[in-house]
Amino acid sequence: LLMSAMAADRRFSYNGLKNFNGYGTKTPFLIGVAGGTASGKSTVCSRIMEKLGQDEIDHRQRQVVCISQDSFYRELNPAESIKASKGLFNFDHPDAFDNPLILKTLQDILDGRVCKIPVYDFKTNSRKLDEFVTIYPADVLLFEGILVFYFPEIREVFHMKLFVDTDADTRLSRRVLRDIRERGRDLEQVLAQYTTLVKPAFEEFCLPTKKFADVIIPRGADNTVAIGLIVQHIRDIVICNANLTGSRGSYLQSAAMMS
Ligand code: UZR
Ligand code: MG
Repeated sequence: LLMSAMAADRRFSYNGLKNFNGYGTKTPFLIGVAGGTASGKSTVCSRIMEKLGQDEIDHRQRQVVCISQDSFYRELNPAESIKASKGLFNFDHPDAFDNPLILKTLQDILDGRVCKIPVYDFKTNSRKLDEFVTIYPADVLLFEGILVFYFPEIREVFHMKLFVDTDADTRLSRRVLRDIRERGRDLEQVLAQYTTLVKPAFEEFCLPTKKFADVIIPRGADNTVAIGLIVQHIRDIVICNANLTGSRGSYLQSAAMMS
């Protein structure tokens, strides 16, 4: 409760000139990006990063950082691992994620702390032990995943919520190609998992969170107009921050002037 109260407080503290946390430093702007499987969430985030010129910058220098809920799939117990290897474990259920770690990570990011996030391997359905990705403080954080708006405590942390809304047939065809190419699955396994687990969970847990979105992006990454509007909004925020703090944000400022 305390954490969600703090999160809610930070949310409102972003308005106007009060976008500083209690330590006199700036609070990053958190953007949640939800949507069904293979809706184009990761691609929308990549386009946003590209348009802001962030993809070419060293990780430590980035003003916009993108992380995925996929990194937070929790460790499975032996019985669950066996289920997973048969395609019977429900990875589309909210409990498949390490939700306390998600909340802690977002809180650390809000507090401007450097943090480490786990690395997930879709081929073995497990965390790569001893491997972490370091996330450095930034002005804007994009956090994308199927269920990032499911739990109220996590949902309330975001300053802006986007929902990528792509037709189910488009998503299924992309999912089939991606799972076979990148995640080492076969066609029958992918289709069986989709009908028995992925689709029902989408309807039960993901789709109802669309109502929490501030902006719904139809057609995903093809929607260049929506992406352009969001990019402009992010630039405004980072430039506003740069003007307030007098230092950072200069890269995005020059990028905005060039385009
Ligand atoms: P996106 N997923 C796997 O396929 N294997 C795992 O080990 C962990 C997750 C899938 C998960 C979900 N469902 O639909 C998808 N299954 O990853 C979410 N089955 O990733 O948002 O990129 O589609
Ligand atoms: Mg993805």
